[in-house]
Amino acid sequence: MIYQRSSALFAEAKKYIPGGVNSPVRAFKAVGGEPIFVKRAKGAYLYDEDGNQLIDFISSWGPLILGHAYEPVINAVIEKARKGTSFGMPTEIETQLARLAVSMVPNIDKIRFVNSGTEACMSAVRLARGYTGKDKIIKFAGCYHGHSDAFLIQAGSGAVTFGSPNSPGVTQGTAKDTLLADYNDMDGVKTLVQANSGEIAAIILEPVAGNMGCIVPSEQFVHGLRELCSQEGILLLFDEVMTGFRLAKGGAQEALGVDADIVMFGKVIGGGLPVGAFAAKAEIMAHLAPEGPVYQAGTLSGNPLAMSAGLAMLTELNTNPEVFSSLDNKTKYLHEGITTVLEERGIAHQINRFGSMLSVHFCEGPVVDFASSAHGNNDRFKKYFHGMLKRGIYLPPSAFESYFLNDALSYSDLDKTIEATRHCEF
Ligand code: KE4
Repeated sequence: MIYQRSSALFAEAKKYIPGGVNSPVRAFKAVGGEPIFVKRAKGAYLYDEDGNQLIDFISSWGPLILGHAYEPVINAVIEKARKGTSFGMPTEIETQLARLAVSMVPNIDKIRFVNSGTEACMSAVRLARGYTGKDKIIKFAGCYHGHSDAFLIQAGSGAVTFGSPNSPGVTQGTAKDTLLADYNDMDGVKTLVQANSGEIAAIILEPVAGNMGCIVPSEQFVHGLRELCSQEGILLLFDEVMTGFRLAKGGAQEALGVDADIVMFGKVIGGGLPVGAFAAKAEIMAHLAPEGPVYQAGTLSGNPLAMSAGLAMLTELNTNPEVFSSLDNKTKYLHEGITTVLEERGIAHQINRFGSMLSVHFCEGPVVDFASSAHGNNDRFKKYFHGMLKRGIYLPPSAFESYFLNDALSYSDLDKTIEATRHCEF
């Protein structure tokens, strides 16, 4: 693999863009080396600026569940662009996507579109606070809900990589209203709720975590949260930016059989263009401006191009739900193949998987929360990442991320990935 052009482009980018990237996780800080600049992509393959072809396991961090440059999505965007790109006025396609999303996801009557997962989670928390009249929220160490101040407390994803989960710039005034618990620790949540009785507006979580690697909730935890929230008048917020329209048509609520009070989306719902969303029953959403007093807005929210990509994507998933079982089977096949190879090589590891989310942890014990995820052997992960990269496999450049399979991946691609694992120098 050669990377001269990527390296030159990175040097140029750093002159004008902080760190040369527009999102820190792209910078390879967690694995070392320089980021690869991609020129184009199609299906399961990335083609970088040096002409290398790579099998892609991040799918733009989740959105491209059907593979890159999926024809129906591309055609929808091109067709829509010819009619204008943005109006600042309502358009029919926003209602078409809203109606489809509401028909696919349980427990929601209405949905508001924004431009990112961060905006969706930030707005959902404001709505929960406005609806309940309470200030505090509980989040879980290692969960990432975007870069809004209230969430950068022991956050996952890129915030972990930089070893500063409590980012500078987040005030104590903000931090005091964000209470921290450990994922899968129901007793710890109960203690926190009792100590702050009557003050908690919401508990927010990734229903299947993906930002400390993939971590699956225990039945006792996720059902326990539902019961506790119902008892205490706390809203349960499912951050489904990763899991929404990936784990099932109805996302994690359907896959886990647990009802949330507010659900947030991103990634897949935009088909690769900037879309976030948050949704709930009509009674809660009625508190949102302009119907109710909780303010939230956005110049490009519901942007027609983004809506057209999202509508094409969700239409495909809604009419071909067998994609979800196809993705699950491919992820299971990859899981089993990598396990076989690493066991043959006597390399201590844990693989967590749920649906088409998967992560490989180089450690002995089970990975059930942020602390156990952080125990992974990061040096070994770095060698794994680069060993796979030089064999044409592009994995998430951090141990604190999930793989995102797309359905354009063939079993031959998966066999190549498994075989590459066999030859990595750890
Ligand atoms: P965005 O604002 O990046 O669209 O979404 C924030 C967000 C919210 N909730 C969850 C569960 C998420 O995973 C994310 C964003 N995910 C990261 C990857 N771990 C996006 C990659 C990046 O930061 O560039």
